[in-house]
Amino acid sequence: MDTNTIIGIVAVVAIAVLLIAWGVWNDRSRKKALAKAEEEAKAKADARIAAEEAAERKSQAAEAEHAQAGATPKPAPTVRHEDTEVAPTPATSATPEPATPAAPTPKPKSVEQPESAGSRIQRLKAKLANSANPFGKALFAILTKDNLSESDWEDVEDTLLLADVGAEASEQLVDELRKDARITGKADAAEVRASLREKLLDLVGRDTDRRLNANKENANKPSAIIMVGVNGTGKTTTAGKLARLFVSEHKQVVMGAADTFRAAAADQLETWGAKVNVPVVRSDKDGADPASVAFEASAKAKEDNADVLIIDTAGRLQNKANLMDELGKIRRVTEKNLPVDEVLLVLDATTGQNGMTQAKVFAEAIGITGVVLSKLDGSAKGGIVISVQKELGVPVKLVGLGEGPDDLAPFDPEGFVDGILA
Ligand SMILES: Nc1nc2c(ncn2[C@@H]2O[C@H](COP(=O)(O)OP(=O)(O)OP(=O)(O)O)[C@@H](O)[C@H]2O)c(=O)[nH]1
Ligand SMILES: [Mg+2]
Repeated sequence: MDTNTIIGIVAVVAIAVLLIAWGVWNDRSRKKALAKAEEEAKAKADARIAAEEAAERKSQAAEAEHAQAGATPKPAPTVRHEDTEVAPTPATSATPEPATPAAPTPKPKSVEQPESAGSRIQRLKAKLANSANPFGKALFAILTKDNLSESDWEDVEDTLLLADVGAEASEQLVDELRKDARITGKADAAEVRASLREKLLDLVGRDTDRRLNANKENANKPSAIIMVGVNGTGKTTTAGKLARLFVSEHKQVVMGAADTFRAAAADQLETWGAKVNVPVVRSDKDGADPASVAFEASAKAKEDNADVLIIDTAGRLQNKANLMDELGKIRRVTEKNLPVDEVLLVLDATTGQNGMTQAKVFAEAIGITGVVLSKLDGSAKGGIVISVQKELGVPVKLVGLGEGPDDLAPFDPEGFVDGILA
């Protein structure tokens, strides 16, 4: 071996050793930085919880004193902290990214005044009556024929199935209509209409309590709502519209942009918030931990003593385990600060029965307390209201009637049935 070859080998070995040493050093400092960030996030969260627990103890002591002094006892505090086994910033996240509570939402030049719930319900009726093919009209046309034949009854059932009423409910309705002597041929049109109206109302559920839990007398303050659903169904839009609905009822709202999948989602929510002066807690980085945003948002809602907290989530559905994990974490971390009063599943009415399969996965993943049926304006399949309630066992609480800011209305069974029979 000549000297040049030896020098060459030594040089290569030296460079390799240097590269390995640099790699090890670099990896160590990265790990250190990660550990530091994780510790900081945890310390921040722990400090907040400790401060809140101290404040709670103080207020309980004050209450006890107050009670001893003979005053009327106050109701028990509505915010609880007993779930301590879940770290506020989940450890599974490689780079915990504490959410930065938004600098107070820039004050809009003029704050919009959202439309009241009452007048929205009137519009629901009108919009449904104008929709392309309300199934009630088709049913009515068959049922007012003289002497209904077997094939007419089949048409009735097909009409119901096409309107997404669902197989079970369609069969039930046809059976009831057939049993009804007034409808089996030669019936008076007004009677048929009245009977059909009653039966549809029974199926939709006329007496179901559809109030948002935030609007009930025993609601927690703040009342936390988590929006879930497949992507594109209208979660973010509905969160924004819902904030407006609460603002129209003079409630103080905070929103949390826990869809950290893409920054545009938080921007979208911020735009909605800015119009009605509702603060939005967000993270500025794509891919930040959504649970961390939920934690900060719930802490802010509590600090501000807001009436309602609305948390928007991402709708990706890679697999069920992943979904359960992420939504479960958002829920547990929120519950460090506030009990979660409501989980609203946003379901796109135009996807009909296909949407139902995905809806069931969400229902299993996080447990839902109500359904928002979005895009009902673009669907002639109002029957989905009936099947969704039957399948998921929770009421449709709100309906989306368009892309406009006030196109969200509390679901009103009578207005709905009158709309489709109009
Ligand atoms: N016609 C109509 N369009 C709606 C309604 N609700 C939402 N949309 C539209 O549906 C589209 C998707 O809405 P988003 O709110 O972004 O849906 P998302 O579920 O948040 O979607 P991801 O964040 O991607 O999961 C938007 O173009 C909305 O304007 C509705 O009630 N009627
Ligand atoms: Mg969204």
